[in-house]
Amino acid sequence: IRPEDITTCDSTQQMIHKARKDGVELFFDRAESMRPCPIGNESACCKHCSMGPCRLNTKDPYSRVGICGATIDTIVARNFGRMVAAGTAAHTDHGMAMLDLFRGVVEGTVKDFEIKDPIKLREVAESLDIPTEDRTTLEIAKDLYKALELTYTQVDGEIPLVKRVPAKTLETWRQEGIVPRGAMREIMEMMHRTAMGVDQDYENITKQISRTALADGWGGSMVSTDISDILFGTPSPVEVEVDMGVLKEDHVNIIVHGHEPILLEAMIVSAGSPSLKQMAVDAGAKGINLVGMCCSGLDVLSRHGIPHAGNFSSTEAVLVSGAVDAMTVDIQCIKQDLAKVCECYETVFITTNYRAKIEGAMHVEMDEHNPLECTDEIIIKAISRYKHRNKAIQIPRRKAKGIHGFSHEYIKYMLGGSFRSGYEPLNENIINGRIRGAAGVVGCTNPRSKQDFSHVELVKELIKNDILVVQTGCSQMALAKAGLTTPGAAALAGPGLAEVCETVGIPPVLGLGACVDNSRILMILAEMVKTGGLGEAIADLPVAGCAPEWMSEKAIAIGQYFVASGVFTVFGHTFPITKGTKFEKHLFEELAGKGFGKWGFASDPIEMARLMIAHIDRKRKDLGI
Ligand code: BF8
Ligand code: SF4
Repeated sequence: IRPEDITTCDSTQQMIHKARKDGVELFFDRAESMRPCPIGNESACCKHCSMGPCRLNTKDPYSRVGICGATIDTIVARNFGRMVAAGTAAHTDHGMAMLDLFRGVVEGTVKDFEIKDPIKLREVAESLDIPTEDRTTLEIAKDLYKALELTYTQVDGEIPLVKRVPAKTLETWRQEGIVPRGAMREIMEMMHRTAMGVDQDYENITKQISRTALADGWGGSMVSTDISDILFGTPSPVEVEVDMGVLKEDHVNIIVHGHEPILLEAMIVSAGSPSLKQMAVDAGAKGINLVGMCCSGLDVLSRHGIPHAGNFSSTEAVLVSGAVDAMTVDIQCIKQDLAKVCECYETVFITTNYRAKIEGAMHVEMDEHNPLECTDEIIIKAISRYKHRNKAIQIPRRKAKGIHGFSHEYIKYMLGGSFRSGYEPLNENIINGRIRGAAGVVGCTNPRSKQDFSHVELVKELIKNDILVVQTGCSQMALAKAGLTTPGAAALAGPGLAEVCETVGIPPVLGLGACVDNSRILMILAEMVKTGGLGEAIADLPVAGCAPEWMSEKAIAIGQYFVASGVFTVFGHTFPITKGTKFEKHLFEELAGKGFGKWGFASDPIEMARLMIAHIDRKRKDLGI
């Protein structure tokens, strides 16, 4: 298979060519040789007990049941529920690490970080009815910590963050009995209910699926975003360079890949240290070049304009350049074979988180009480590799500039201007039809789907149809590399959207950050409802979402919290359920009748756009606009 058929990312194509010459296997190669299991692909197998594993017939799903009698709907719903539980656990455990850090800062035991954004702290506190008047930042922070901890630990009743949910949407959740309690409880219950012999009614399982996912979107992920903003600053627009051309042959190149912003924030401090800079110069380098990848890369790209080398499907490819002196990782989406590829190119591969060690990697643990000890050591190791570089280096030249860092707070400010900051202008432009609607295009890349292709084609089609696009995760990087995160990209937008973008001076594609920052999209939706004129619930808004090349369980959790919040959400290339089942009908049709959004599926990006636009037009019609 030709590299051009594997990815539309030019740099990654070049690196695939080189890897083949070097005899290095990449995950693209294995995706070719290992085809998906046809039964597993439709989620029609169960291994929840040792009477099985039981495999049902995907062509004739009701022809058989498991040994215990579990039907296809039970099996598929349980598997789906466990994906949501795993995805929710990932986001909420990431949020928990942020909460631990926040507690350390508030209690004064963590000295290297501080509250950088006291305005956001006050806003978050006020949104949770915590008094702020005549109180110090620290007093407010202590109360806020306690409130946010409930997002995890609350055993009964509604978590405080649901105060942000529009009243009618919350009413729907209450009627269905799915307002989330603490994430720990929801994940535990999801795992219990999907164990052998417990919940065997797909509609009842779906309720817990939604409740668990909501504990992620309006809970763990939102906490993670809010605390990151409070500790490291709320993003505002910044110009950044992306793609593999950000590597510099004459610098010590260090890639940071993963999800928790702490590692990269500490790396920035270490890379700025005069003594380490001098050490790099003494080794013959012009300096230290810090580069992000995947979600933590997006975090610091949004906050500090740190360059970004690419998304999930490029993390091995970038190593093939031979120019990466060290790659350091923390948690999530880190392919185990990075260790092998690093070994081939003599790149130092360093894990830093006690929860994620990798065989063959060096482990330098990060302790939030003394983060620089870890990051200084990483830099020293990278400098030493630079000094002893002996492999041919071939850096793809491509890089693109774009504007990123659009928090929901900033969108409010930029659209309204300093005199009338708010979402009125956005709603007005939607009502008057200049903007037809809004879409979130998010999520992973996947070697089973041509890298970046669907993201870029889908977004182009949406903006051409006057739909404003907001983005997070690896999708945002696909569009950034394609040059669509610049104000100039307005030329590709329909006339109405182009006019708005040109007036405000923004791109038609707004990058919001990492995957946990999908919570920012929830906040935008809540603001749009609150502002008025577009219905009373999130389900009334002319909006849609899509993850065209998804791969992670986290994506399923995100999709489900958008659906449960009221958003029509389309996934691409594959979907983990058996077709022609009652559970499929439930997710893809019936949920919408209960006041939720619903799922959609398409394999072709233009078809994805068609589904999303049709939904947006239907919502516009219902609103009478
Ligand atoms: O959380 S988009 S491949 S990097 S899962 Fe992973 Fe998917 Fe990328 Fe970040 Ni999100
Ligand atoms: Fe088979 Fe039922 Fe056991 Fe699943 S729980 S493996 S369907 S017997």
